[in-house]
Amino acid sequence: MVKRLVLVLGDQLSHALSALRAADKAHDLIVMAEVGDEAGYVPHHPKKIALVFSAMRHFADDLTADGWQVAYTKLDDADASRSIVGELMRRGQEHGTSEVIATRPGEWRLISALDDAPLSVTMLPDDRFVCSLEAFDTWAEGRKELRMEWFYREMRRKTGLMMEGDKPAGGKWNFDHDNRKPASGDLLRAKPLRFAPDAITAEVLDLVESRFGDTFGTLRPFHYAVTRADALRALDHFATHLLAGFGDYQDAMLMQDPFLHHSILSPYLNLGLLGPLEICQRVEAEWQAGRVPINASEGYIRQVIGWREYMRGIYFREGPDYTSRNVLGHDRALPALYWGAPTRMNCLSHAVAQTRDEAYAHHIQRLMVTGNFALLAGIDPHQVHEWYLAVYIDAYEWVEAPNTIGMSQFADGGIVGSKPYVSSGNYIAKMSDYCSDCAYAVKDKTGARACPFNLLYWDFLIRHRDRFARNPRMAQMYRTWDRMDAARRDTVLSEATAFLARLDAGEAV
Ligand code: FAD
Ligand code: DLZ
Ligand code: SF4
Repeated sequence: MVKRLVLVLGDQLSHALSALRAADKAHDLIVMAEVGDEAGYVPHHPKKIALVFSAMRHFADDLTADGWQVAYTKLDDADASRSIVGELMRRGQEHGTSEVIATRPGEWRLISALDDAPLSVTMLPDDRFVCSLEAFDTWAEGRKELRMEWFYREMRRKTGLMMEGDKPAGGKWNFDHDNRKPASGDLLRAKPLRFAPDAITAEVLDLVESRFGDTFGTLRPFHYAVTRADALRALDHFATHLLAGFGDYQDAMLMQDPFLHHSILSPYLNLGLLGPLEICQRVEAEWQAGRVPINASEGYIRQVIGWREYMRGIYFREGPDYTSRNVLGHDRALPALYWGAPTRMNCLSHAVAQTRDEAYAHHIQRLMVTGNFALLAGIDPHQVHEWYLAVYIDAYEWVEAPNTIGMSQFADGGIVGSKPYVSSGNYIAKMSDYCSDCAYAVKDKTGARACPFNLLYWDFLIRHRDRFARNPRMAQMYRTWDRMDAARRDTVLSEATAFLARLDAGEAV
């Protein structure tokens, strides 16, 4: 006789999940379900669907081996319903119960679906984070600006990571100024660990191929970890071989090396296979043992206990309407080049092709290439948000939306960032090798071969002059513009307009 259903979602694959801690192995039934609605609410990259389904199946097997009763629905099961709530209802009817224990989902959409379901749902906090939502709100309350840097310091104090008493190790909270080095090709640089698909993953890959084969994204080869044991191997490999260069080369981009010194741990962290503290403790231990420099370990820990936790706090604090914010009034449709249509801009062509093949791009590619272009070109931020949510292996709304709507598109009006992340082609030229192989010339500010980022940068600043001219961090740029020769200014703006017209007409710009 089943007393209660225990919902475990595809990104809740943690043995210490609050719903599992509250459940009773002898009487409760775990419900896990591959459902059409979750797989299809945006056109997820096939690698992402495969990762989620395979990791879910492995986790369900672990739970069964651990003595739990698990009702697992595969996507192609004949009686499967389309939604999470539908599956809970079906299992509830089968077992004569409407009581559900759940850990709060990472998306408003699913939270309200559970709230509205004709079931008695006990929703527990998701405590797999360093900062609870209540603690975030307490920190945020009454502050004029919610700057990540101040939040991060609190998290350092709270966790004791890289602290010497109440002082930051090395005498500084942030070593970011050391972290802006361009990288050069290095054949000896380690690559991320690759995991060969086992029988479960092989079956999932066939399923995903048959059901989602037409979706943007290359399914095979598939080499992501799908179990905690392999995710721990990936962590060990990163800490041992790549972490030391993480700080220095964090912002670098190279055509032949999509991963550089990045950890590729976000897919596992966001699924729940790894926890934020265990990763940071491992990183700190590498620094304590003198194997990695302080800018690498501090920089890494800042991303995890700083940015990641901060983004989650913002998402839940801002509420369900956050993904429809659009303070800059941008309304251009997302160009086809984001889905792989040809473009002569090598940086975009490369970042999109890499995204298609790996379901991965690192932070600066997301922020300063695809994100920067979308913002400069005035693309509808909701469409940009749906693209990021779909194409990246680590994308769940609680972390993707504040990065896209907030940090990247400034559509929240400056909650996440005090100024928009925009740049001309110069930044991309400095941090990457993309420009050396481009049809455009990054040094050309106008003319037939002018880099489109150079034109659109000014076009953006002028379009939004009223909003940004008084921002002290941007005033210098407006002074530069005002000092420019009037004829040159006209040329820049008319060439930007012509470029956007070609983009709208569907030309391969
Ligand atoms: P590393 O460079 O090795 O960084 C280490 C870890 O720090 C990451 O695994 C991640 O957990 C954390 N981290 C770093 N930066 C951020 C950040 N800005 N926000 C939250 N966590 C961070 N990250 C996601 O996890 N999911 C997303 O859907 C997502 N969407 C993004 C969309 C845009 C427009 C931008 C600009 C960034 C986005 N990020 C997202 C943040 C960041 O790009 C990824 O976390 C990172 O690229 C993951 O790769 P990695 O594990 O190799 O990271
Ligand atoms: C991302 C995803 C996908 C593709 N499929 C499923 C699924 O079939 N079943 C499931 O339980 N979860 C899936 N997920 C993860 C959910 O979308 C995720 O739990 C919510 O978006 C909240 O973060
Ligand atoms: Fe991108 Fe401009 Fe460089 Fe071409 S020249 S790769 S468009 S930044």
